[in-house]
Amino acid sequence: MKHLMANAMLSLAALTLSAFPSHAEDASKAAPVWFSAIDRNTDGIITLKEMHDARYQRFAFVDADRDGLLSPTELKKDRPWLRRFGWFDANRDGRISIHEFEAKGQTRFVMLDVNGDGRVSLTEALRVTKAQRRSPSGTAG
Ligand SMILES: [Ca+2]
Ligand SMILES: [Ca+2]
Ligand SMILES: [Ca+2]
Repeated sequence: MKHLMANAMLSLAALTLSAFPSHAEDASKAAPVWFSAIDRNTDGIITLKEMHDARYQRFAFVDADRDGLLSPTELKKDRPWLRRFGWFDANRDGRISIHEFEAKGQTRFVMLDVNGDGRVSLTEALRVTKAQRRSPSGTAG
């Protein structure tokens, strides 16, 4: 496998994925835990609805006092989100609202949906998360 620059890889992926390769080797890749958690009907595709459902459920779970806002204290039980607190909290008021949460979820979905067909396949998910791990800066902004 060639290791190309992340950007080149993403644009290449957009081209190749639109052709929908039917190779069985993709299926042999284990889905990451987060992917399986979101992919409710286990068809190997995350739709925007599945993504939203999963996020709302997680939001409700973390929002202990049910005020529709996530505080850093509430997020203590969810370290991955706590680490991204500043990214989620767009207006920097120290709370993550469901709107901020949804907006970032949308951004993330678009990022994952390499070929822009409104569905995130396992192949896309693995490709993007790998590319992100390789680039030290990750998401700027
Ligand atoms: Ca699915
Ligand atoms: Ca709360
Ligand atoms: Ca906020």
